[in-house]
Amino acid sequence: MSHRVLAVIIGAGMSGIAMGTTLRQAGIEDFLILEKGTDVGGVWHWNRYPGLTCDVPSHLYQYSFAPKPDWKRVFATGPEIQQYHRDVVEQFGLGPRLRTGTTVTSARYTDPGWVVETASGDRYECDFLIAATGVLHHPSIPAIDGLDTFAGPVVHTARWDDTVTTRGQRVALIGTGSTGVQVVSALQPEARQVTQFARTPQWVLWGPTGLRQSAAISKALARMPSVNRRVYGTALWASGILADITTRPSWRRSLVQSLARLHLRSVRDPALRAQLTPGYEPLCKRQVVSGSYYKAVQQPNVDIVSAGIERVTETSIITTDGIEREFDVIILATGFEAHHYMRPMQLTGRDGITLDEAWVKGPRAYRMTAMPGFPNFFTLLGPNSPIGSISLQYTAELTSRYILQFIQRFRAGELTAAEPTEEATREFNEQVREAIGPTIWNTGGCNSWYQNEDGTIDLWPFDRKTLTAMLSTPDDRHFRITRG
Ligand code: N01
Repeated sequence: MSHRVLAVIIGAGMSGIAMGTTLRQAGIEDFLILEKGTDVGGVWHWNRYPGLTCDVPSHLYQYSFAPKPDWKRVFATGPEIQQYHRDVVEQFGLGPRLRTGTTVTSARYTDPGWVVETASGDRYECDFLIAATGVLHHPSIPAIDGLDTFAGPVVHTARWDDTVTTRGQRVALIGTGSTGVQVVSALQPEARQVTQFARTPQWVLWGPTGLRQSAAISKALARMPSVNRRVYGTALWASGILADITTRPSWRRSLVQSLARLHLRSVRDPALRAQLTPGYEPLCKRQVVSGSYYKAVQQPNVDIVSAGIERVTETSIITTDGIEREFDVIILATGFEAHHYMRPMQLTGRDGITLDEAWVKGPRAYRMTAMPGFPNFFTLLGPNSPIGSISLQYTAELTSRYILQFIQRFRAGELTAAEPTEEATREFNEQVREAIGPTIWNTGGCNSWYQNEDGTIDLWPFDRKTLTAMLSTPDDRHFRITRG
């Protein structure tokens, strides 16, 4: 089947929903959201592992246009956030424009406009193509010798299998990131044994991650929407501390780092504490926050293994020190291919340039959202997004309004196509490279998924004010604009 619309948004995760809502609020109805999953929510749809909780406070982890007064917990659970996304889709009337179970396989610029093809053979023509395909989407499966020979279940946290039983089982958990830490805390009370393979321990900041929001507060915020909006505004303002401490050395950074070191002191056994002590600075990786992890690892049914994994057999994992441990289940909390933006979709821009050709030296964009050679194409949370420092919802909403301005000018007949110039893109990337220098992601002495293959850091090294300034009004001098 063939369809023609003004805009196609790929992905109905957090940022695709922000884009769709922004279009509808501007009175634009002529768009579709194509989502390969069976539901909206992006990471909150794909991730269903035990203990899934957001380690960002609920009143910050929401859209400015849909502040929710009655979060059940101060740090919401995955299912509650997923339900929030469904509610927003309904509240803002995105349902009729949403096509779930629709995998985009290719998109080609045809001058003018784009032709988008799906796995089921459908074809969409559109003037604007917007990729809201997410960052943490493709699970990273480690190449461990013998992993495929293990007789029990092997499950990656980002593709959880609800039929896997962990209660009363001997569970091997690989990984120490935000996910691994949450899974250990969740499984410790019910599993017979949890063994965490922690070849690189992470710093863990304490936070009240299990705290409930009282019904009285929910009621009061529901009764007073203006106060509820102010709570969101205050949370957003306070979150500026994260961009500050990660991007610039200061006493504030040192203070937060000391809090992480202090939290580690709650592990009483010096040998275990030594195993859990990272060899790099706090805040260097994406900071893990948990109020329960250090308690869980001190329970008798939890083991931390620091040695690397040599191989997996039908029943066990053998580490490089020659020790063999038997398990019933292996859980891979091994993270994501974070730089596989938009893949495996085949994206072809003007004059036949492919995404692989444009990104031969790694992901690169103009202000996270546009690319030379790809007219009327935009990304949400694209390369150099502030994944580790600024509210993602704020960023997605801001970028959506930026993209909207091009679409409005198109509708008003002021332009037919726009793409950033190579020069402006190069200049932006040089600014980023320079500003990354003093960030803790660069100076903290760690490896992390923030790094591209060549070691450069794929993050936003500026504060929220700079983000807002860069994505408020498009600067036509930075664009190649076609009119008429
Ligand atoms: O993944 P990670 P994650 N043998 O990449 C280890 C977001 N998130 O899913 O560091 C042994 O951080 C690897 O070890 P090493 C958040 O942005 C948010 O935990 O490479 N270990 C590392 O320990 C987060 O940062 C929430 O030595 C192996 C781990 O796997 C991002 O998702 C919740 C290995 C991967 O850690 C990713 O977190 C959860 C091997 N062969 C996640 N291969 C919120 O609450 C890999 N590892 C918002």
